[in-house]
Amino acid sequence: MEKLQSIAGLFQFSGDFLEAEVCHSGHINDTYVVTYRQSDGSRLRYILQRINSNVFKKPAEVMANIQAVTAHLRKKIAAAGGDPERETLNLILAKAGGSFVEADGEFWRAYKFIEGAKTYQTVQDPAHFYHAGKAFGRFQLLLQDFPAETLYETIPNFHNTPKRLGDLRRAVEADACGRLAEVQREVDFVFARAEDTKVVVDAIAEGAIPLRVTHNDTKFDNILIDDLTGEGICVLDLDTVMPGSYLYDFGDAIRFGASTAAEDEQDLSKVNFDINLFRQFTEGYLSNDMRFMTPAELENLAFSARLITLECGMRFLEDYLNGDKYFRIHRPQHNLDRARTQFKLVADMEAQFDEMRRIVDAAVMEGSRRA
Ligand code: ADP
Ligand code: GN1
Ligand code: MG
Repeated sequence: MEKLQSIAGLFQFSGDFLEAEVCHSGHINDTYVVTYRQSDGSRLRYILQRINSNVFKKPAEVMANIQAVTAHLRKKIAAAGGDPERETLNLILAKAGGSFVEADGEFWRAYKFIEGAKTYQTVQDPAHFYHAGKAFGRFQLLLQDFPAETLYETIPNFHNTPKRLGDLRRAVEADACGRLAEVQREVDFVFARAEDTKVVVDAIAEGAIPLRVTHNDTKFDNILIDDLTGEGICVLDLDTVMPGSYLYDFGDAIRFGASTAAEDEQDLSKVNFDINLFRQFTEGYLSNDMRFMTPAELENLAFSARLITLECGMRFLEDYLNGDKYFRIHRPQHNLDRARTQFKLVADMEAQFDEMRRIVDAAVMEGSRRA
């Protein structure tokens, strides 16, 4: 607490420090909610985050991206008559100036706390997922005129799925913790789908799928759902905003949100792909004017869910084999449990793929009818 208070003292927070609480969601950064007493007795909350510099090797570049993207979003939201204080993240600057502080080799940043909204680990109300789709689509739309080439690549090859497959292959060969025998079924599951990993990167290389400003981490707990309206009020967690493909954002959102269970559910009989939630998200996403999307993007939306779910499972599995060095874990087999839910979802999506495609096609048709 003392340490947090002294770090908090380095930011331009208003009032007197009262308390700091850990916020437990998220596998990468350390997030705290800090409360300050104002002179009129009221309380004001802020988010204080330690950036994981094992994952983000150049925190200054992460922060430069976030500053540029949130400045752009603020302008666009204000021009559209929205509330830039709630509809995008607002950085609180350091007292010394700048968007972050470095203390004892650690990197910290702070945001205004957005009140009256929450994040969820699983979808509680299908309408929330419709609104998440709408909000992630809107996020992409608002950044359509942002110069993608000016963004730093904060994690190179983040959604380069064939490269991720290579990483897994190396982890399998090394078997650094002697865990391979236990996960052979999962490894076989992935290698049987090696061809799938190439689809989007190949299409990007051929120019059929354009590079766009993408969020790259669109899971449902990275969007604040308004307590009153149920709308997706603000897209959070901008660390991985980079040039990428819209398909990564669509696929990742489905991976996490269109499941009947949490990402780390141990009882796989509870983990199912929920086609109705898929429909909700797809309809919300395509309720935006997405006419600028290319045929190849639209054509691959349903497939992107299979791809990114497989990729995420591969990443959890690789981390399990390597000794849990990347994702934060709370129990010994946590990463293995996470990998298994992802592969269960991939199998479900494969079984329902025709229906997924029909849902996308119908929502695309509906979008062009409206336009
Ligand atoms: P991580 O990279 O570890 O996932 P996030 O940036 O997603 O970190 O933050 C973790 C959690 O903190 C979010 O899921 C959300 O619940 C909460 N949070 C983050 N920023 C804000 C904010 N500005 N206002 C309110 N809650 C926030
Ligand atoms: C991590 O930071 P968080 O928890 O929102 C990860 C994502 C994974 C996700 C799986 C920078 O996201 O790529 O999809 O866990 N973020 C990073 O839940 O690797
Ligand atoms: Mg997060």
